Amino acid sequence: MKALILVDIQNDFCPGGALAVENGHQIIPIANQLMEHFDLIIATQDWHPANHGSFAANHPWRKPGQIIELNGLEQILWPMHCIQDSFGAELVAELKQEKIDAIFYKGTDVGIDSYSGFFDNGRKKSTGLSDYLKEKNVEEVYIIGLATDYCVKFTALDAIDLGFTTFLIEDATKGVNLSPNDVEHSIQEMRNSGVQIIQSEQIL
Ligand code: VGL
Ligand code: ZN
Repeated sequence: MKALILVDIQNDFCPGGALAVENGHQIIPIANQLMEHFDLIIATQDWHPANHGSFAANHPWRKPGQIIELNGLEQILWPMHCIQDSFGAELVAELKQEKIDAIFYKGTDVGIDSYSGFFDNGRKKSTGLSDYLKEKNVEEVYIIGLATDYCVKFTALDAIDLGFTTFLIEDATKGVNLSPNDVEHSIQEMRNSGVQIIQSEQIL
């Protein structure tokens, strides 16, 4: 069984959103087409409480982009984004949401961030995604979404670690590029870890 995983295709990661990824919205028509080719479709949503420790606004004098230590882990500070039940946290309306079989939420604990759709950044808690995929006899996962250099990358690396044959559909992801070559480096890192990098036309 093959599953398509849509990582954080949420308003806040698209142009106009609180943590906008450049051209993030351009992946939506590709995502909609890809969904026609999979029997199992999963989405993740970044889903933070307003007092989340990854928000610069929750730390005196701190600004987005700065790095702090949060409960023993290095944490990049972000602008407030994907606040639970806000418009910014909603999946983008143009996404064919009726095709999604299950949604997994992450980043819900105040004291720890969660880039991967499988575990928090300290690997303390699972979101349930891995058990769900194993229950459905999924062996291959195809990952798309936002952002390539954060949540997409960490979801793909965990998928490999958990034993899934893992594909990144490169043209169906867009990244933050906090530093200029972050996206390129993240793709290299995924490839080196065994993620197969493909293009949507190989499926469509
Ligand atoms: C993400 C930064 C903070 C992502 C989420 O979805 O890539 N990036 N929270
Ligand atoms: Zn976040």
